[in-house]
Amino acid sequence: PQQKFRKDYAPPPYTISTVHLDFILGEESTKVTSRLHLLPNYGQLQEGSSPPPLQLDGRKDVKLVSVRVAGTELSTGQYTLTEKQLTLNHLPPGEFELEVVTEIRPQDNSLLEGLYKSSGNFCTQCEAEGFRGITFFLDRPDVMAKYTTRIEADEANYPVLLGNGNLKEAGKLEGGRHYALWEDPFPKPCYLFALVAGKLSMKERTFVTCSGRRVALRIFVQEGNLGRVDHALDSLVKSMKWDEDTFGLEYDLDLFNIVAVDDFNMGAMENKSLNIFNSRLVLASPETATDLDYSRIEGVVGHEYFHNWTGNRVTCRDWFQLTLKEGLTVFRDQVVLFQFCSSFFFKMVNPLMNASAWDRCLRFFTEDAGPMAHPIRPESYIKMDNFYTLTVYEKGAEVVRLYDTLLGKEGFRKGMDLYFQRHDGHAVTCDDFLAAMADANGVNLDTLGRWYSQASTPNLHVSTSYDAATKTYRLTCKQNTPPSPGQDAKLPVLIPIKLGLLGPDGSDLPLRLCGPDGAVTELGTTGVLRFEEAEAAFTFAGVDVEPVPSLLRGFSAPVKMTVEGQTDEQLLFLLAHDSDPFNRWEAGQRLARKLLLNLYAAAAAGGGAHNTLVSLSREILNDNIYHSFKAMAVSLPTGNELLDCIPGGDPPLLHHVRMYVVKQLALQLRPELEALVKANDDPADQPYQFTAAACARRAIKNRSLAMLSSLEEPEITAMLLNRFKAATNMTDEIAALSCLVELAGPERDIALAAFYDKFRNEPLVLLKWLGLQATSNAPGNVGLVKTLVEHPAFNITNPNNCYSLFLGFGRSPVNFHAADGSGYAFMGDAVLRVDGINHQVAARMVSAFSTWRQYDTERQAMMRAQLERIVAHPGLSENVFEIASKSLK
Ligand code: B3K
Ligand code: ZN
Repeated sequence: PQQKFRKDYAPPPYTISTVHLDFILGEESTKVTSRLHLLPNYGQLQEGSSPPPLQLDGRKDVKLVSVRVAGTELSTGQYTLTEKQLTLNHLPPGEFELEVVTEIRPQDNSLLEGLYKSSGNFCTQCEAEGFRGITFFLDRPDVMAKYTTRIEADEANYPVLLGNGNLKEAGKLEGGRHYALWEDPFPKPCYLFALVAGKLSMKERTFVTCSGRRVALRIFVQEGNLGRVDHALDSLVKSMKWDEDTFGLEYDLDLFNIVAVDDFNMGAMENKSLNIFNSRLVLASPETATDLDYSRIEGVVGHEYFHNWTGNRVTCRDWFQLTLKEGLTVFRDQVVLFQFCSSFFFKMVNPLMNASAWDRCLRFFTEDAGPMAHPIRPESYIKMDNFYTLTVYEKGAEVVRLYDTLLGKEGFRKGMDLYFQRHDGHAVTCDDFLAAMADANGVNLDTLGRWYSQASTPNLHVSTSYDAATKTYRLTCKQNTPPSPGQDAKLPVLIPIKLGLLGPDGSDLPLRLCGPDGAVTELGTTGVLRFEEAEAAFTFAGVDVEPVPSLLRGFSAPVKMTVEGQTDEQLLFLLAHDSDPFNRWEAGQRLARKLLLNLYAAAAAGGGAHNTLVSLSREILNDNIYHSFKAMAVSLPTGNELLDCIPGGDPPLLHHVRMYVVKQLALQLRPELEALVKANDDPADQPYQFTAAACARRAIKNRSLAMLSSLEEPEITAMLLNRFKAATNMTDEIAALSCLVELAGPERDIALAAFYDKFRNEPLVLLKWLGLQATSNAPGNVGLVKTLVEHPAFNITNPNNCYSLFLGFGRSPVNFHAADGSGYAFMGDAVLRVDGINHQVAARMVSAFSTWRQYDTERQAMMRAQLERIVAHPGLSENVFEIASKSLK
């Protein structure tokens, strides 16, 4: 397979001003007529030379019916057709019309890229390179054109016909057919094209924009689901208002549609005015969705809406620039989701999130240290779909947050304004974004730019010294970025270090930073240091006693920090007093990490839990702080996070050590935990509410239950089963069930069977049922998971099903990593089977093997063997090949 390189970017020889698409949707085949107006982009032609060839992207399942250039049909000798390309050689100079007719079979398209069918309805997914699965085209984001789309279909089966932009015309045709004509006034790249045709119900709301325009907001779902769309509609209204208030960005059309489909490779897609969503990110009711589901819906609805400006109005020049729209849009959705506060911390202690949010961020650390490590702006790829990664999205968002931290809210806004002023309607690069931020603020951001080109996570090392005679406190900072595949030498990057200094009573001291000329700058009590060399020192004056430093407040840069000589006493002090909630929590995590790593090293499952951790946790539980924070603070570091620190680690052993500590905590804290459970049940007469306070109560209650369940006492297990049966909302129901699933005994089977019976006709809820069983650490679970694959509830052609079952299984430290290799073999088989259906899904599954170098030698050998078997498999997709072969390198 061929690699594409960022350095090879060249503008296309032709651009397209208008695209007219005509779809005749049929059961047997679908006919697509594409009429393009092409403009030369090759400059002046030399005397006697002819225009360059036009290479259009295609796919082997797209059947070419005819090609017409300037009205004349080409004979087969006049073009070259391969599996991936249609090349036209003899083209007229200047502008011309091109008509391409193709035939496709959406009903057979199991890749779910291009035009396909889901639950009987037609829908599309074109990002990144799916449009070529519809017609031969210049399938690249820097070709922006105005589109009209005519859709024709059987009216009884497909009463709803949707396209991008505004509906221009609709009507009946002979033979029970009908049509609709859509026109999108905004130029766009083809990856934002969308079409939907099917039987759908719709709920509508009106939004009045800041300039007084009325926008119809419509959500389309399958019949019977209309009662579950209010939360998504509320979230959309909230996001539209927020973008106006925060960035002055108003919606630009009179219609905004969201369609929910069951079969979707990703979460959702920001097609211009016709967003298509995975139904699990639209539909919510208290009985079927958890607090976390509600919060994800809010986040993703916002995310896709925000793309209208950051992604659609200003798009990417080429796919290497993906983080330009994704990092920025994730940053934007995080800001709105967390009460207009861009602090990374709120991502975790916000009651709407749980430790999995933090885990996600830690996994970009893992990705950044592994064989698939790539800069947020990658240098090369085989399949672009493999680069919709945690690095591009999450680390990319952290890099956008660096601007925000350095420039402040107003400076960031100035940069955004200039970015839109310069680039609205264009396809641009990450460098353009950086330039807008720098120019709008008159600052040099060159060292920030290095974050775009360097992979792997920088290490920040800080040492401190206090001079009582001069009352000065000095921080010496060093940084280094470890090598990554293909990138040995790294340059220092710009690291904003947000910090405070705590006095003896735990309060923040005023920060007086000494400049090189001896001048002192007052930074208030939380300041930001600009650290951009390999090494630098910062001195603070007027410090009466040696302070305790609180560094990297709010996780002000995505780095791994070590503080030389930091003692447990200092961490305890920070945990007790730090005014920065992130660092307060992080101090506790550092202590817990140390303890767990020590325990693991000794593999000492005997003895008592670390007394400090017990008393600390007790203080946290009794403290008068947010329940959401408590729930987070008493959660131990995740297995993945710890494994990153254990070369040659044994995942099941680590799991048992971690569970041992949970159990010791639960033993000692039992009264506190039981009191929290009692105090935080939802009042019986109150309906479910998705509010911060209610979510926080459920979070601490369910966290306490989970800890108690580790005691494996019959009385507690019976209580869990009762709670499971009595639950009035999915958050509590799943919380109880997930405890029971980890326990051996009849309660586990009773609960699982009851849950299945109750929700057998609710595919979205059954995803949870599949996921919990697949992820379970119950010993010998590989066998059970194998039977789940054959269960009628499991549908291997549906991506959500595969993600719940296979990716869920890949997260189980005990069963995926079973010592006999049965978990690896199961996963290897599954990857190959799914790859025959859907390449993108299989590629995500094979990533479960990418971390193989982290484990003990036996496991390394077994995981490696699976990767080798997969790479050697005949007919393997490019998607899976890329991940598997790079993992082996
Ligand atoms: N832009 C889409 C992702 C499409 C992925 C294609 N493989 C969703 C999002 O990030 O908003
Ligand atoms: Zn996005």
